[in-house]
Amino acid sequence: MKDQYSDGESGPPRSNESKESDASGPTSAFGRGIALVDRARDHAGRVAVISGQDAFTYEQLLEASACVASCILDGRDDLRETRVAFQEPPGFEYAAVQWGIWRAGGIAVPLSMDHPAPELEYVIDDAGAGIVIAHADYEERVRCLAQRRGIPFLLGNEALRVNPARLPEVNPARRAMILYTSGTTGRPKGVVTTHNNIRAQIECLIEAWEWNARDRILSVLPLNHVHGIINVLLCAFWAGAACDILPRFDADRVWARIAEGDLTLFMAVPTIYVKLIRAWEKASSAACMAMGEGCSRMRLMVSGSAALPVPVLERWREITGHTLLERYGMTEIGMALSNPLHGPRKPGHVGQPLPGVQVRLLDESGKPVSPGEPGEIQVKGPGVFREYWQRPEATRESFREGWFVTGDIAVVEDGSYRMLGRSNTDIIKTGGYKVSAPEIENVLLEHPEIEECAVVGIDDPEWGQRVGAALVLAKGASLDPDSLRAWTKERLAQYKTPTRILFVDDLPRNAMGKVQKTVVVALFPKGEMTNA
Ligand code: MCA
Ligand code: AMP
Repeated sequence: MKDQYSDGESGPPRSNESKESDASGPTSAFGRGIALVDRARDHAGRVAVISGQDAFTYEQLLEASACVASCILDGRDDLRETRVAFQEPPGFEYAAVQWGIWRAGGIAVPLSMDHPAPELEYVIDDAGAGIVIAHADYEERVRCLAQRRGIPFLLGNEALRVNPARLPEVNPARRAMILYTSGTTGRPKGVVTTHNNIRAQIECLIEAWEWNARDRILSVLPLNHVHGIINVLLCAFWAGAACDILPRFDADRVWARIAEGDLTLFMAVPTIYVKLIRAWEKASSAACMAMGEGCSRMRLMVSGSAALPVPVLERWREITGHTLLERYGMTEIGMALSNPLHGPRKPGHVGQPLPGVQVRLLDESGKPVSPGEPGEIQVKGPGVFREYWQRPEATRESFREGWFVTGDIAVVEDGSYRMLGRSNTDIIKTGGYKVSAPEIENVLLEHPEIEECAVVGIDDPEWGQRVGAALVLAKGASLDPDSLRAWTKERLAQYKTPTRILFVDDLPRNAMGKVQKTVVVALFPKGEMTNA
């Protein structure tokens, strides 16, 4: 029997997708096929997840995810790539639901814990979710979104208690996950990865950073993005390691946990290191001693998702003795470049291609750059995503000759890549989140008092960039920044809400009438939060 879902209908460039033999077959009690899940049987008795005072073994994760899968299947033999949107706080239930969706043959669509209703609705609708699952704490918010659309709604904790049934065999070439990422135009796009893509993204990090079953990592990142899902949670699960999951980042809790002295790995975005440094500087010398002791027991601390400022790397080294390993990645490709685990890590650089990842730099005419010249990063490899969900044209446009075009500019110096920025200034990186200036502008323009606006990224020592908005108000209108922020937070995620607001009479435009964003950036007074 052929698994018709192993080879998608909408055909993106497929050089990145290894063609595996057809793995479908009769359903079995265990439903094999997903390597990550199958491997868990080899370390069944080891701890997989620590959540507060509770620890859960791989055996418990297998059992719980089989229950979730059976609940979602509800008598069907296979979900056949039904999209299952789920809102679960980071923890054991999150992991059980993610694996349950996969084991039922579905596509996992994790929802942000922090998004307001309009953003959640956009993801549910764009992904065409056929089932919605939520943690009991979020039932009130999410159930009505599902009901309004006639989509079946399930509670995570109830799904965990269903009797396990037979599960399908899942071909690893099938779609596994859709993560939403902002682009240069329009609303966020769904990045589709297959089980094979996910496996490749995990395996290159397992090899490069020497993950092993004795590792114990602290998870502090949101679990609807690659950094938290792949680099932290799923690498730990592949290795048979333990993942200690905090529901969200909190500097004091992170330091307290590090001070316990049993963690071996930590991975975060630069803003988190800035916040941890600040908390260290406020702590007593006895606390700093314990925190430093905990750090010295770790074997690796990694930074990524945004440029790590060299002063942050240096300060972190002073207080912990660790030279942060900086690496570069993207939702569409997983990780591509990394400083070495062994050997010198160059501050301000992101290292060399990871195992199995091909990277090239091209100039504006599409030719490989000469050594030492800047160029756009293009990436090829088995971890590169399959497609943008239901956007065949956007998928086609993002590849050249089978290479994914990242939009990031870099240069190679002494064999190590250094990031120089992006080719498009409409992408802002704030706190490690990628946000689209036009997406925010479109929302601001819905405000009755706003006539015109320009959203830009303003360099910031804590957030990397802050979202800044220059606003031209309608004639005779007035608007106070606090009420505008409250209005925006109802429509957009907190990190997309402008924290620097400037009222102007006109926006600077070029001869063609296009807003000059670099001139807008220069209008913002340095170091002030708002200029109302
Ligand atoms: C929150 N605040 C902000 C921002 N976010 N202010 C300016 N800019 C922001 N971006 C403000 C809030 O309005 C609030 O202020 C106060 O900060 C606390 O908000 P809260 O949400 O509690 O902040 P936090 O929990 O401290 O969040 C900081 C964080 C978070 C932990 C750094 O931003 C985060 O988790 N970032 C990681 C994102 C991530 O995982 N990216 C990876 C994408 P007030 O109290 O005044 O309202 S994947 C990727 O990039 C690729 C694949 C890769 O390479 O990894
Ligand atoms: P995302 O779409 O959220 O996956 O963000 C990916 C983007 O984050 C990349 O295209 C880069 O612009 C940026 N990025 C990731 N890691 C780094 C890094 N180490 N240095 C600079 N930029 C980075």
